[in-house]
Amino acid sequence: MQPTKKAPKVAGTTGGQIAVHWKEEKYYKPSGAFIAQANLTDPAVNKRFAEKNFPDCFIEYADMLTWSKRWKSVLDTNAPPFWKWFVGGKLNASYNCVDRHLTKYKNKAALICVPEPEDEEPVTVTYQELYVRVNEFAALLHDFGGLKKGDRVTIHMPMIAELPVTMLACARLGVVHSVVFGGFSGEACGMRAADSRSNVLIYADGYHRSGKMMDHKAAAEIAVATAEKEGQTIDKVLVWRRYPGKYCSAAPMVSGRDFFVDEIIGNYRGKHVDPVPMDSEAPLFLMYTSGTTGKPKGCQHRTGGYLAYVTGTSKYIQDIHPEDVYWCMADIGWITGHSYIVYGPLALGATSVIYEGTPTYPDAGRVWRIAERLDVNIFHTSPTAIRMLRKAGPEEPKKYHYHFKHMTTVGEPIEPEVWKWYYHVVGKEAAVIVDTYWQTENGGFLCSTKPALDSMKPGSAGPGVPGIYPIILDEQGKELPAGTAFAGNICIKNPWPGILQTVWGDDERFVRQYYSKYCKNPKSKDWHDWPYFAADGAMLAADGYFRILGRVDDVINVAGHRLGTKELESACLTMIEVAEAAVVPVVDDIKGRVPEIYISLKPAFAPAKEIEDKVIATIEKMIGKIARPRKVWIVPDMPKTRSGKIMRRVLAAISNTMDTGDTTTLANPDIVEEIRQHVQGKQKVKTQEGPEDLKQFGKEE
Ligand code: 6R9
Repeated sequence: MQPTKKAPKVAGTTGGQIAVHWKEEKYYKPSGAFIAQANLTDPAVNKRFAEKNFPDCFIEYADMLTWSKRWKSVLDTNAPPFWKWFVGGKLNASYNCVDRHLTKYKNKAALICVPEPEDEEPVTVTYQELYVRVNEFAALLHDFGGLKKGDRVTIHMPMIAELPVTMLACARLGVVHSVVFGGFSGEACGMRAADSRSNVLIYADGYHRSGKMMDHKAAAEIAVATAEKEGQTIDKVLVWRRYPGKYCSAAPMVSGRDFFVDEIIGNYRGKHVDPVPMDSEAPLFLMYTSGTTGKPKGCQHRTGGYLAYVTGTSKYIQDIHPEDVYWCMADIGWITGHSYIVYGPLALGATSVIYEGTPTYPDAGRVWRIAERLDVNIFHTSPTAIRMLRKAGPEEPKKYHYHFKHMTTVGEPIEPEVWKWYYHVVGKEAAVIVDTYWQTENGGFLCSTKPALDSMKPGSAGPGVPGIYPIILDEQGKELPAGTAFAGNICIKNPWPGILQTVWGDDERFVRQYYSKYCKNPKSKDWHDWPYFAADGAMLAADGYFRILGRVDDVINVAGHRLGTKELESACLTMIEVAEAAVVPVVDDIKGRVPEIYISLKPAFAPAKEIEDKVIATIEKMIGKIARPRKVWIVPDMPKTRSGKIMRRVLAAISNTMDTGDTTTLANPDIVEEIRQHVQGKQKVKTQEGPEDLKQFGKEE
């Protein structure tokens, strides 16, 4: 493969196609040492997973699992786009991640949990220990929690061993877990608990973060009240204590509702719970994510297809062997943590590291000390974390004796410069890098290089992974061939086992969001007529590598985490003072994008710093600190079209000192200069071109 010499260089937009210009990067090759030990070295994989072998190619992944009953059909397409995978099969995810490893790996570390305080020793949980803990907690959930197959449970916990124990205990019973990221607010947790109709919440009392003990149980109170307001009663709150016997929260325990797990788990000592054989299509978990409307949607993932897909991709793309020490620094509260900290690695019998705290606490060397001490050889993180570590200590990795064979980046586009630092400094030119592109909805990877088989190209995710056939479509649904100067919408032509089953409780939204845009014939039962729309802009280079440009919808990707602009705007509108709100993404050196908020006030209110602060507090309360805006701008009016729509595109251009484009057609064109001066100052500021996703932001409005 040869890189194309010169970058495509056309500007402007023609016929719904997006022209982009960027420089082609040179290739990097995996080392001989990596290839010699890799799981996937046979180039015949491309043939095995080629379209003519679809869908049976995925039997290769399903066969990595232990089934209590084998499936009858691999893919059922009778009710598009509600695909069914490995229909008729039965299995249990907890059995696959725990029990089946006991014969060989009983005494091997399943989890190594690293507390944030450096004077606390890492805690190793062997597969035997995990088996005991999962069984005991499953018995508690069943007998004390009253939970059974098909019920939903909402889990709001930090990065401690008890989180995967809880998830696996649910899976053992066939209880559908819905894990809410620990950094989200109690209100966000309560909304999700209500939507999923959970009546049990599982919490931790506190955890260490950036040197502080966070009072997490306090959020439970708000979660319960929020769920109640939404019509959902929470009967029980089970609280894991960070230090059993010692309560780390100031929030009172409500008698008859709140229970310390460490006080009751003793009643279940040594209890065994038979893993419930689940239908392949039974839901395993829900994972809420932001979309184009105000309300987050519960992505519903199936048991058989999902587990097969994350196991197969963990083996082939993450190159996980049981001997490896694998550390994914994501949070289990996001999809990356579900698929590539818990389910994929444990299904393969690997050792998965869980770190409680902040990567740069107490200093920029922390991550590398953990890697050195545990002898981590597979490392998985996000561009935001890489940028942060690079900024805090560019020379730091060199001081430590760790040896990565493989590194992953996920969650947002990585700049080639940042990629190169990751490769040269963190990976010490010995580790391969996979840039894995995928989404909460997808269960597992969509695009990535195969680490021992494909060359790496900084900034490009790579081709579709085995069995995934991505295409780029323009707004009219025309396929853009490889190697053109144009970007379009990345779509996946075919179904795959990891795809979400539906949006929990909202089949209609599922179809509308992912399939209606490009469905060729709504009556068709042929999957070829149902490409999956990912809502990401991308382009396809001549070599077949996809480069992801970012979201084309109203989602802002902050530090690899999705926030819906509408979600943030709805939060602002709960304030009595606010008449209108518009949220735009702003480029940030570390986090990629961060939100800025524009508000206009109701006539009775005058602009004041207190109102700006209240907006920030409202966002933190309703969503969480992760959504904290960089700035709140109070403006006299919003730039609007004649039909009264807020032009977010113009506001995004102002926040990013980009050209505001043609504003003459606005109903109130003069407001643009007024807002510009308010944000940028009286002086005219030189505008810059800005990244592709921002050039596209709000275009459709
Ligand atoms: C796994 C995860 C999904 C969105 C997705 C895209 C962006 C993810 C990426 C990437 C460029 C990559 N994204 N991986 N962009 N290169 N390797 O992150 O899921 O939280 O749902 O986010 O993240 O925009 O649409 P999720």
